[in-house]
Amino acid sequence: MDIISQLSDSVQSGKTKLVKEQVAEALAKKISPAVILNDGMIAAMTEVGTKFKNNEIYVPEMLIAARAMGEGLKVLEPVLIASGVKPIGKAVIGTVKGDLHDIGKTLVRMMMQGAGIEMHDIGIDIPADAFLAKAKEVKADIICLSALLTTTMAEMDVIIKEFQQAGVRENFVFMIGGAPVTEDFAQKIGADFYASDAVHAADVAREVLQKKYS
Ligand code: B1M
Repeated sequence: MDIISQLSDSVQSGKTKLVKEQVAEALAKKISPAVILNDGMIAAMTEVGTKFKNNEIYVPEMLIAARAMGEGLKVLEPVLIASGVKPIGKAVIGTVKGDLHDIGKTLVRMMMQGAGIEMHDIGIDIPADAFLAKAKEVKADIICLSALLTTTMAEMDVIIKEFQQAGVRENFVFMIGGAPVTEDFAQKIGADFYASDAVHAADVAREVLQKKYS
């Protein structure tokens, strides 16, 4: 099996140490970083996403694969930057103010990273003004809001209103998600998209960016 297929297998099965070694080995063999990323890692995460959608694997396996991908990306990132492989777009992601749940948001960030999007993860318990400041600073395309508590969902509305008041709402696409969040709620607060899980979020983001930049 060639090194790219081995790398894809290792990402899918979440073998972090092997992923890091195989990315380094592929680079040493002068394989282009774009091929390593697209054919080795993004393809692997797409496969993981398909298996998740088909209930062949569950959140823990997806999380382990996403972590392995994240570690592999750290090895690849400096070379990618140096070789000028461009991300397909930019997104800011965070868990809203008052909410300390991190795992789902991190998984969404990793799957979106896996889709080739430059992600700015600003963490948990993030107030509206911090989302706005980061969105402007990095010139984001998409703002991703996560909430796990019924009591913190309302903060998503506050954040969108903050962007409206600043007169920049239309410059950004808002995607929201988290266990208590629904499509109806997204419509009610004027978010552009609701995504039910990390794979769905990455699919929506990819589509949004392909439409915007094609
Ligand atoms: Co808390 N907690 N928790 N908790 N916690 C829940 C959410 C809860 C449902 C448990 C329960 O009562 N059954 C409940 C909320 C009830 C409600 O409001 N409806 C709850 C509660 C009440 C609380 C506290 C208030 C408990 C207390 O202190 N009395 C407290 C609140 C703290 C705070 O935030 N202010 C609290 C604290 C915690 C811990 C800190 C202990 C810990 C978090 C640790 C961490 O994240 N580092 C924790 C945990 C682990 C959970 C459960 C058990 C698991 C959450 C999780 O990580 N799931 C959770 C019960 C449960 O869900 N079974 C629970 C796995 C993760 C992969 O799924 O986060 O849903 P999830 O993300 C999914 C999707 O929702 C979606 O994609 C992800 C992956 O597919 N998604 C998005 C998420 N964000 C998205 C954004 C998108 C798109 C999709 O677009 C931008």
